[in-house]
Amino acid sequence: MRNRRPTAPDPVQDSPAVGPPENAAAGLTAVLNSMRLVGEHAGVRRGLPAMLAVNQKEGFDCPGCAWPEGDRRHRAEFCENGAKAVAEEATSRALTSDFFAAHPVSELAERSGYWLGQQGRLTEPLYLAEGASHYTPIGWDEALDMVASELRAMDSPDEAVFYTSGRTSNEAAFCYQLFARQLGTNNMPDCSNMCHESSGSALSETIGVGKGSVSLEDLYKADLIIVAGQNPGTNHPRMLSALERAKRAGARIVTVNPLPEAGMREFRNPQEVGGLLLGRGTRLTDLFAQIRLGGDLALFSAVNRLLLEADRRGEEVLDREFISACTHGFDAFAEALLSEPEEEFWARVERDTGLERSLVEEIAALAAASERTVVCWAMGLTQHRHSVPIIREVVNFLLLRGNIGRPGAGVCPVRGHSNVQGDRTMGIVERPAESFLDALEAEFGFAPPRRHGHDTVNAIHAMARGEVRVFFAMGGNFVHASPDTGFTEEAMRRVGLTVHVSTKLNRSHVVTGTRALILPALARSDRDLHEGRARWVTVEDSMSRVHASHGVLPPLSEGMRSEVDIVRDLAGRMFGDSPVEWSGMADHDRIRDHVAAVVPGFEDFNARARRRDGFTLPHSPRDERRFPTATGKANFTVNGSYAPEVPEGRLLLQTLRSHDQYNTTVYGLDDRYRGIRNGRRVVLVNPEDARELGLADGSLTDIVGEWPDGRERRAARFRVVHYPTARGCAASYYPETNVLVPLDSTAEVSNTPTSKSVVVRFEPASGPV
Ligand SMILES: Nc1nc2c(c(=O)[nH]1)N[C@H]1C(S)=C(S)[C@@H](COP(=O)(O)OP(=O)(O)OC[C@H]3O[C@@H](n4cnc5c(=O)[nH]c(N)nc54)[C@H](O)[C@@H]3O)O[C@H]1N2
Ligand SMILES: Nc1nc2c(c(=O)[nH]1)N[C@H]1C(S)=C(S)[C@@H](COP(=O)(O)OP(=O)(O)OC[C@H]3O[C@@H](n4cnc5c(=O)[nH]c(N)nc54)[C@H](O)[C@@H]3O)O[C@H]1N2
Ligand SMILES: [Mo]
Repeated sequence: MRNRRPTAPDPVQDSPAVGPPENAAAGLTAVLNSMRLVGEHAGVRRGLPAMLAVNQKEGFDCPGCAWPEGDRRHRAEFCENGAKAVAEEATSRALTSDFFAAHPVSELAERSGYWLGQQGRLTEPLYLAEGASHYTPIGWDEALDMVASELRAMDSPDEAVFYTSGRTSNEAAFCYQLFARQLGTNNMPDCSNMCHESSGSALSETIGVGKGSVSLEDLYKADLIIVAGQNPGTNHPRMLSALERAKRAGARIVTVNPLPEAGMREFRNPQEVGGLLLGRGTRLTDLFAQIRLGGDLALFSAVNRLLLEADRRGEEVLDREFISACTHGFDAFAEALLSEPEEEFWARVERDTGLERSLVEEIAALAAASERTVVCWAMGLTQHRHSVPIIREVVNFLLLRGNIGRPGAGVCPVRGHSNVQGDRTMGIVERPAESFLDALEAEFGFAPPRRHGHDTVNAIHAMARGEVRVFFAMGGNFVHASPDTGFTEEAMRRVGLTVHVSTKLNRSHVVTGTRALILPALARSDRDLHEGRARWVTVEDSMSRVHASHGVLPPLSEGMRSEVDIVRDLAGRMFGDSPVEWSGMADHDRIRDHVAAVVPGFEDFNARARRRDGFTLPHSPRDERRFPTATGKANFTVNGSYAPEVPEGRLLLQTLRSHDQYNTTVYGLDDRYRGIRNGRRVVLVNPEDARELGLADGSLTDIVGEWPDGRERRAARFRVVHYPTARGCAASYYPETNVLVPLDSTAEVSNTPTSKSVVVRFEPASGPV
């Protein structure tokens, strides 16, 4: 065994090779890559049926991203990265007890996440006893009895924490939150806390609904689409076809990003012969604003100020009718934004954004000329200290011209996990609305807890204080996805019993509490038979459409259970059938009837979920320009100015995804569009900055986090890549760099870790990783 470092194992022998970044996304290479991966992992017998069923009406929802399916579905409605997600899940490799007998946990803890994931699907429940060196098989009854007795032995239900990742179906999520609340806790952190929480916080306050307000049709009708802080070519590849269609219908696209991402430059549509074989592409971006990390508040406020100034000059750029009928706080907003002297204002904007004033003016001119504007965003806007103000300022921008609640216009936070939005709708949230709890109480006849629970960051603090006796995870990879790897892993080791409902092996299975259980779950693509009948589930996409998902593949083993059955069985053991009739929930229609009674918008759920295209949830700002906020109107907000401070000799680091990963699941070691192959320990630095800091291209460096708590955070031995990112900024992959993200550096209001703005310095590479 090599390099015994407890917190940052990386036995993958990275040797990154770097070439020029690509200029276009998708095309033939993407299709060939998908076919190769599916063949390698799943083989023809599983791979082909899986690929034919993904995103089809009688098939399953792609376990990749949350981008919606269009109405005109292609026979092969998938993308390269969707194919990777399916291949990873539909793999024919199975992990059996021999594997765990051969590999002690101490050895698995030295392996990379990539290696762990490549070993295959988990097929039977496993137990790691106190002090034991190996996981050993355990029966389902024994495993669930163990969880139940540990939960019963707690002094308070708040000694348990129930984490959720975002692939869990609506049906499973509803049961899971019901179970936690029947137990008596709202300790339900989820991956959203690290993801789009800032969007939810900002949108709830300003428009009254924490979800996006556009449909695909709106994108097709837009005059102007701004894509800020998002890399759809890798993370939402099917969004590129939607942008292409919008573009063909006349839309202009503005891209705001510190990196020139290939997907936003040109798209070669793999569903069209020209794009596939002739390499003919559509240029997507009309105007590229290469912004500094965290500069979006300054950018949007500058555009807003330009619009306000144009209005003062008598140009008709504001939607006065909408502003007076539907909004609140306009005067205070306008006054605050116009109060700063011109020169100071622009000096600050240019400093914070790194953009020239003339470029900002061009964006404002496009906005003023557009009758229908959509703003799309993802993690580039949500993972900063001032993310909530940034997104509130985006809302101000849209409100000025009445761009919410009419065709072709609106807010479009593009979600991550394929059902992360649905999980929230089902009540996976640590701060539930009173109305939701009232509805639960009325439906089930017990009093749900009203105290708010822990989100992800607070759950880690509670673990570190030794307050968590049981940590239960419905999917995900908590220790590797969370910030501050060193601290978080120590915290996890203080938990009594850790329980993971999972499909694949990951780091959270090897950094555990005193005792640990792994419970193998059926995945989206797996057929779920109950008493001879196939059960199906539902999911909600990023545009609030709910539809059915039918698993099609025979499970690799009979030892796996559906997430619904795992919760149902555990709940039955703890509470029997009263007052919640858990045994009845084996029938998913029964669960959906409960959802219909509890969650607004799900009336007649069973019938509507059976429609071919499912149904769209109501969204009052989108549907009727009704804004259920504290003021009853859409709120303009005053957001001031803020940009991360970066001392001399330091850079601001963002931690992001390569083209070959799904969050902590690493599919391969390439990041094709960025020209990086065979390695992940790379740090992208602007060549000018690199020169000033003495970082030669190809040299090895340690990245050291700076945060005023005296603890050292070091990511060792990264290869420097000179790359055309914005000045003062650097980029490196998550989760390898999560060790650098301080747990206490979080966004105001949403408490989301600031994974896109970490102040770092560089030191000569230390010993082995
Ligand atoms: N294949 C694949 N698909 C995925 C995922 C995956 O890992 N792999 N993950 C899923 C999940 S959970 C999510 S949340 C989404 C994530 O989707 P993205 O948000 O696209 O993911 P990131 O790789 O974090 O990319 C962030 C982008 O924002 C830019 N950016 C960073 N900081 C700033 C900033 O301050 N301002 C601006 N304007 N831009 C900035 C970065 O340069 C980068 O292009 O994707 C989902 N889909
Ligand atoms: N530094 C940094 N940190 C980040 C981010 C970042 O950009 N930078 N992004 C954040 C974001 S946006 C997110 S969403 C989180 C992601 O956090 P998580 O959702 O916790 O992490 P994933 O890597 O998506 O989880 C992968 C694991 O989920 C399990 N799994 C997969 N499918 C299923 C299923 O169908 N059922 C069950 N039960 N288990 C399944 C597998 O065991 C797999 O190993 O990470 C966050 N962390
Ligand atoms: Mo996410």
